[in-house]
Amino acid sequence: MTITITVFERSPDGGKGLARDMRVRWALEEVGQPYDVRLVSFKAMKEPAHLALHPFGQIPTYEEGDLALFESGAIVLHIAERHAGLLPNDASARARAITWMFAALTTMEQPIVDREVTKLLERNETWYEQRLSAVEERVRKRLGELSSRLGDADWLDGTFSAGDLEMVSVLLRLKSSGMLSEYPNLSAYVARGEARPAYKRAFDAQLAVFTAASTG
Ligand code: GTB
Repeated sequence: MTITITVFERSPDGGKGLARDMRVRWALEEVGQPYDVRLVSFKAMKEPAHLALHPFGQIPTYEEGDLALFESGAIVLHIAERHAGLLPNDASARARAITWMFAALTTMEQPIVDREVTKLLERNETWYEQRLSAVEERVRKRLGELSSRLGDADWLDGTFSAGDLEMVSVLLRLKSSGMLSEYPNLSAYVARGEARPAYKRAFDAQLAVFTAASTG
């Protein structure tokens, strides 16, 4: 059955792979499932046809036959549960990998998003510097804790899993901040994720969409 995902017609990140369709693309590449993309504009995202797929008018969505999903984390979990390659077979190891997915999307991503919101929307506030420093302290706290847990392991719990896919994707949001380089094992962890052939295929595919939109 054909899988179709929705992605930005023109990603505001300029093709850096930071939009959340990248996580879904990466998961599909890891498990070797081909997929189609449907490009949507910001305007189309808020129109009834897209809202029927995504109640919040966002990307990505995922369609496969009569199944329609939204929320990138749920989509990655769906892919990982149905195809080999992203979750271990052992029930306990599988539960731990899913735990890491949640940890990435909640405990780690929340302060990272707070930092982005502060930098993007609160720059002109009198309390901006104070707020930024408080938010960055929270990000560093989480990075330090994650760094301690990862230690010198390649991946969070044995072999590469959907938990690593989500964690690397979340950490990539910090790439331009310089904060990751304070934690050499986390920088190396992210680099290992980016070096995976499936990641590269997904990255190139999303970049091709951006490039076509810019030159077309
Ligand atoms: N929790 C949802 C999920 O994981 O699927 C969040 C989905 C979401 O935030 N979608 C964003 C969106 O559709 C795109 S990914 N936004 C349009 C809107 O809300 O109207 C978030 C994103 C956007 C841009 C960058 N960037 O430019 O760097 C990075 C991440």
